[in-house]
Amino acid sequence: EGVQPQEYTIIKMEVMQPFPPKLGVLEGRRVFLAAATLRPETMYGQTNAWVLPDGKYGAFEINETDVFILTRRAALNLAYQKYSRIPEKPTCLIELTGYDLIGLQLKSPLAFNEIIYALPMLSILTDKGTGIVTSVPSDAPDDYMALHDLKMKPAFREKYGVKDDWILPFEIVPIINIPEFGDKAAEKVCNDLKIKSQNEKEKLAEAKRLTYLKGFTEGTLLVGEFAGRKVQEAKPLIRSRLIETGEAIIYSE
Ligand code: A2H
Repeated sequence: EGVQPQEYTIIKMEVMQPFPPKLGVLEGRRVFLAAATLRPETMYGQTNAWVLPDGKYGAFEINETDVFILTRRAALNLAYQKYSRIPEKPTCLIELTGYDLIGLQLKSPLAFNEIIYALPMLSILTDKGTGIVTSVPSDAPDDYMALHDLKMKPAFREKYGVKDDWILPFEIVPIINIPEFGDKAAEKVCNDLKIKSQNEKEKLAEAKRLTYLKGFTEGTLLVGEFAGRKVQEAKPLIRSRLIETGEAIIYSE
């Protein structure tokens, strides 16, 4: 963790019924994958969620009806935050691994895709955010390359039990225009830097730096209520809206 606190938005990605047998004890609850993002204005372009296959997660009771799936570390952090109503010792209803989450059907705020799936990503850190990441391949180089790997490598899909239907129908959704990079900035920058897979850490760091900087300072939203507005202006508006409607919460660490 850095010296400066990082303020994330937790996006509540609702797990659709029927739950798989492993999640049976959660029957009758509203269950969410709790995804930490720094880019709430990109949520229109979600194509899937990412989980770490070997990562340890828990289903934590947030109140009488709602349950969040996230790392224990994040559940505890959240419980101690100012605006959180999560009890100081949140109850873990069941311990889970990333493998238990792969293939869950999700409905996520603002996403143009009505149903998206939880899929494996190997570079997820369990000591950052919630350990759950929402995927926006139009604007996030990590997401673009991880989805690209799954699309191009049937053996990789097979290894993690990922069905073709969870991946192949999901195209990149253009949501932000950056003058220099077009409407699919992550794809453009990954191609320009000749990035071949999600494992190319250094090149991906450079791709992230480029898209993040230009996206924020020069990007314009193409879709949604704030279409035509600069990313800089739209970001806080979209974030507040998501929080007001109860579709997201603030999380810092
Ligand atoms: B961002 P920072 Cl469109 N492990 O959200 C790995 N990556 C994680 C993570 C974890 N445990 N938790 C969050 N993240 C990702 C959207 C996005 C993001 C876009 C563009 C760039 C971008 C959609 N994915 O991040 O190290 C999440 O992905 C570029 C850095 O705390 C989160 O925001 O700065 C970001 O990394 C937080 O990274």
